[in-house]
Amino acid sequence: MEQKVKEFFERVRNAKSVAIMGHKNPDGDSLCSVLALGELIEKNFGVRPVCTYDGNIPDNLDGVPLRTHIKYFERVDMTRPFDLAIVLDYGNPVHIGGPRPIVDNAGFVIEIDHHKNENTVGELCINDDTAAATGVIVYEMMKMANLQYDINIANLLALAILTDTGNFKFARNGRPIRIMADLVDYGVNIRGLIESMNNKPRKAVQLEAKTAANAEFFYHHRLALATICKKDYKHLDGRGELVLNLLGQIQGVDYIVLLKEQKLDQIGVSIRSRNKPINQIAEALGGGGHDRAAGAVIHGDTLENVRARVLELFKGA
Ligand SMILES: [Mn+2]
Repeated sequence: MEQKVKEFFERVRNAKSVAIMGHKNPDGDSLCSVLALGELIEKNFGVRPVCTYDGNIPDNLDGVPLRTHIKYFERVDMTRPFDLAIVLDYGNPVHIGGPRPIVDNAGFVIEIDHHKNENTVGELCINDDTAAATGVIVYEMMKMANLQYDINIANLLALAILTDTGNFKFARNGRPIRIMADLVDYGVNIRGLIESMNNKPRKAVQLEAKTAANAEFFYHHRLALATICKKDYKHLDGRGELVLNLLGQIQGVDYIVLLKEQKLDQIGVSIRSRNKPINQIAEALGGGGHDRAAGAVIHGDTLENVRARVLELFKGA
């Protein structure tokens, strides 16, 4: 790891142009890790990286520090290839949150990720699937290289960790908590950061509450299944974490599935588990993720069919 981090900063030092991106429809870890790394590079190496994304950034992340430093990919000048492309938190090449030409044409590609990923795109891979968030890896790299940072960077890394650990609920080792302890000593205010993300449009919150209220329960599989149809989908802000959280509070429910009809033949699936790993179910649907939080996007199938496939998979599980 140390050797790879050394090479990483060597590559950054020698690059005149750098692009950084996370996954499509960035969540707090993806967005904040990109912004934090971009700022660290600018502060310590004097190059201002181009930070870019694809899809939508949820409204509840509107208030993150340096939010304006990330550009929608269509606004990135790609006429000249970047010396360095850094891909963060992406999990699977189809999820890369930027234009593929940036990655394909870059002089060198580096990835930093905490997803289990067999299909890597980086020529240098700083991957650690025991890290609770990509923000954990970025923090550790920053410390290893003794980089200068500031309160914006500290807050961004804290937001990355809070998002992916569900405010520490999903921490499987002490690293994110030890890092947060250091960040709090540095001046991070955890309550303030969590409050800053409680900032969704009313329709979005009400849609999530309604979706949870209308969920189906399959108690013999300890499964709750909720659905958002296409006409409601546009009001969803983010992935539907609130639906998953609400259903996960119900007695006798260990597995929560949220189906989202993003288009008539494109269904997003989010799966959470309070118990056994469920990433193999996401993989069977062509997706992936973590042991207890995984998902997939299924193209060319209807909501009804995907619902049936999910139920079949849980029967076999
Ligand atoms: Mn992540």
